[in-house]
Amino acid sequence: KFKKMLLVECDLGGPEAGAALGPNALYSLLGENAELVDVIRCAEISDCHNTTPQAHNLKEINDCLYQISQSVSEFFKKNQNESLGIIAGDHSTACGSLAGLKTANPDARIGVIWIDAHADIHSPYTTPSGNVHGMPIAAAVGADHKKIAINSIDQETHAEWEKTKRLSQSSFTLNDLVYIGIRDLEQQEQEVLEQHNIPHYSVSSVSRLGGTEVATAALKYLEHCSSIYVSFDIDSLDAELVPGTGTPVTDGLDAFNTMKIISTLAASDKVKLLEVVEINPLLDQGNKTTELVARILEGVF
Ligand code: DIR
Ligand code: MN
Ligand code: MN
Ligand code: MN
Repeated sequence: KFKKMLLVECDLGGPEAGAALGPNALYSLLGENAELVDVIRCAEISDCHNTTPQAHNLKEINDCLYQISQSVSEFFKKNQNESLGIIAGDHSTACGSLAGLKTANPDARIGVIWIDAHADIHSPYTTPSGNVHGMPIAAAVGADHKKIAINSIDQETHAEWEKTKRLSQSSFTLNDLVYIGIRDLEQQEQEVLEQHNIPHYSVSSVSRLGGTEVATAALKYLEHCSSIYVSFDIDSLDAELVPGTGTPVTDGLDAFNTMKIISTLAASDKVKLLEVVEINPLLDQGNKTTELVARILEGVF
């Protein structure tokens, strides 16, 4: 179904370099099944001056988000009824992808299924790390969480974050978000999730119910949405399975149920965008992580 693909080579949002090499590594294992529509290359860490301490490299990430949004919206304007696969580096790119989907179809009500060990809902005001890959959902919904702030923000970070939110288009709302697999959250994130009552399928519920059931339930929860975006952060998988990722977390999803989740979601007509992120070949044991992810995605791309 996902016969067309966009690569986004970015690692500015994670804790270290290397995730920018993930898209090419995975794409080369997927074979000739998927046609490349575009390759977006972000700035390199060594060229950034990190002028935004509560959101590292946000200036350069914004440049990248703009390009992603343009590329994705152009795709959907040209190919109304098609779906697009994205392989990106670190997860900061996701709000750009969502913005592109929204721009191409401003009246769409977009639902989001976020498969991840992390909730990625920090803002520069609540982040403990300053890593922007922990912030794409807050950017996409335009949230600051100032009431639960742990950081004060300098002027440049503030200006760039405002730009990130503007670029991100308020593409969806927290009423239309479902998490699968999250298990490594900060207190601030926990509070936001509780406050908005965001549903979550834990790793143990996936083992108990099975991947197909969980994916079906997530789609049902988003029934009222007209299009759905799926974000697959590979650190949702158990740390033992994916050494080649920046922030591995134990007690994660198994490969079989993850394959069932992804293939069930991909089969839905509403799922317009499927984004795969956070493969870091520099951290991998051989090619173990990329090969596993390629196997999980077999039949989808
Ligand atoms: C942590 C880790 N919540 C942070 N986030 C990651 O730095 O904001 N997101 N690894 O993918
Ligand atoms: Mn993530
Ligand atoms: Mn993650
Ligand atoms: Mn991440």
